[in-house]
Amino acid sequence: RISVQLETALSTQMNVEDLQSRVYLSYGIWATDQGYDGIGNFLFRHAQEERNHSIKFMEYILNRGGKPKVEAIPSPGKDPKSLSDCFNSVFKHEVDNTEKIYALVDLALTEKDWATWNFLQWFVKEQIEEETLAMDLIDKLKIAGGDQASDESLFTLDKTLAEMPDEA
Ligand code: OFO
Repeated sequence: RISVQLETALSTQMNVEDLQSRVYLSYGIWATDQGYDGIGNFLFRHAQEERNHSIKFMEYILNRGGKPKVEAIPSPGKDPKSLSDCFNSVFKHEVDNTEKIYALVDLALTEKDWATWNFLQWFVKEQIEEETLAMDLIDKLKIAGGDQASDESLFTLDKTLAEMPDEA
């Protein structure tokens, strides 16, 4: 069975992933309301991915004989002020989450719980992809002209993000 310490830490992460999901949901609503339906669609799909991450943690804890706890989720916070603010926040959220995943890997290593260590490697890889993706969003917006981009370039960016394929 998984240790109580890891059970608690993984359960906390299950709730963190759920919060991430709600952050993306709120950004997606903001973007759609601003008229960027494609960006909104991208963020909604990402919200779903984060929800799947949460479920992955839940299933893993249950499979190892633990019992995850659903906690109250804090508010996702204020709406972004602009598209660059939105994409920078997405990046920051991912970097923060990577640190949390690394702390869990560290704990699994300390406890020599190799099954948990192995389970977490999926998230280590996922975080590299998500940070790269977030940096790519920032770059795409910069190339389009940043917050001062023309309507035409924003229209193209919006379309590109709507067509961006789903991840895991
Ligand atoms: Fe993008 O955070 Fe989940 O893991």
